[in-house]
Amino acid sequence: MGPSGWRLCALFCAWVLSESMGLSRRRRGSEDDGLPKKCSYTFLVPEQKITGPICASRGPALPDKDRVTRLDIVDVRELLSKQRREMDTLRMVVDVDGNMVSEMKLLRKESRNMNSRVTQLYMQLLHEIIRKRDNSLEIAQLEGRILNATAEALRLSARYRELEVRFSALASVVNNQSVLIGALEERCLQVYGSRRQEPLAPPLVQVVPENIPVHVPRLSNEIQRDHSRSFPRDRGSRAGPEPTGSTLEAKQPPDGNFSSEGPFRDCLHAIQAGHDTSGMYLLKPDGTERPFQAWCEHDLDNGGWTIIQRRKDGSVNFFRNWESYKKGFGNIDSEHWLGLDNIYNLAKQGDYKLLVEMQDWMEKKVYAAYSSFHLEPESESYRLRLGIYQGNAGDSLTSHNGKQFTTLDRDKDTFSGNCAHFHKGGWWYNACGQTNLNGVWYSGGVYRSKFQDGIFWADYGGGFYSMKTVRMMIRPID
Ligand SMILES: [Ca+2]
Repeated sequence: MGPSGWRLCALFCAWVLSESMGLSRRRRGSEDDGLPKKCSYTFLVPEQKITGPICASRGPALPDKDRVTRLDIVDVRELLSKQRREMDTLRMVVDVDGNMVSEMKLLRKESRNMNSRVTQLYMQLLHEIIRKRDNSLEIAQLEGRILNATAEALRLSARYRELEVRFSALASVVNNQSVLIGALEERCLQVYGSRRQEPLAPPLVQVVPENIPVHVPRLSNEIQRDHSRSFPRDRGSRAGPEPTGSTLEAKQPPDGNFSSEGPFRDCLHAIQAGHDTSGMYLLKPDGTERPFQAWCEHDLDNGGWTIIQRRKDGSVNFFRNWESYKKGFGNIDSEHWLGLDNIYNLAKQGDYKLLVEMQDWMEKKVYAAYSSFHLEPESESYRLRLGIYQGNAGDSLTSHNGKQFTTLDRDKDTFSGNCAHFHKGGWWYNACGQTNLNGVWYSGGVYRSKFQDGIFWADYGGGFYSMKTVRMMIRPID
């Protein structure tokens, strides 16, 4: 029982006591006055907590229906208890609601995070789509360019084939014109009675070979300006240079490219002695008395190559006599012929091989190598002895193998006339042959001439294509 219960109990006891006292007083009053006297008591049950004394009113008595009974107290207690339970229930509900609110907050937070993530993913997807679209555009552009380039390549290819056909036609025309000019000249001589006896010209070698230099340069009949320095006399337009008999002059070589060491047996000997710079060296082959100068090429194929012939700018006249070809002529650091005697003495020292390096007017280099090389002595007119061909220029020299050397003044070829006369240079002619690297240095490649007197290698460029540079070199076989 709580304090309020005790208080209600005390009030109830007080009320019972006062009732009994009032009853006795009323008895005494009625006994005293003869009249019954009424008395009433009022109990106040405050709703709030009672902290002070309980006041009883002395006012008029409450009717019976307003009086607090024990049942009322019980009802109040039950009501209080019920309200307390409801309060507990509500408290529990509130607690549950609080948890739900927290969960809701968490869910809201997660929802916000999810929204951010979804937005981020959406933006990434958007960027990806844009990027892919850009890539697609680039690919489309590239495809367009490739198509354009392919079309251009096809067009150029067709153009190239067309030019090739035209070149073939022009080469044929040149050939026919040369033949026609010859026939007309002969006819003129017959008609006008000026019967100068012309030697029978050798047959022309093939004009359109297997290997046509790429991008055939312009048709030219010029001899480079440097040529004029070497040939002060008027050469005439088609006659080419006049023959000369001068031999190789002993000149003081420039200091930069000359080695004072030596003499060496050959250029391989020089490089083996530690001289690995390309330049002029003094050579003296075994069994010879007088040393001579030669150009050693050490920057090609492990070096040790002795240059025996070189053409590069037309600065030297190669239309020379026997003595000149025997002794050699030209400038060692430029165009020159080393001399049949020197070449013979070098190559008889052992087993040598030959390399012919050529460059056309589009700067393309080709070569022809022969597995062995030597010359027979002068009594055999320096007959050429060659081994097996290997290279990418075509084999135009094997047909000259076993042939003697012919110059303007010493005809050793198998043709009825003198091949050196038609080809404007000394060479190991057959009748007359597939190549002459000692001919006239024509500028521009294709040239027009009555005879094939350029620096030609028939298997590369044909008989009317004059090479720009040529080097003939020998080296002992490895
Ligand atoms: Ca002959």
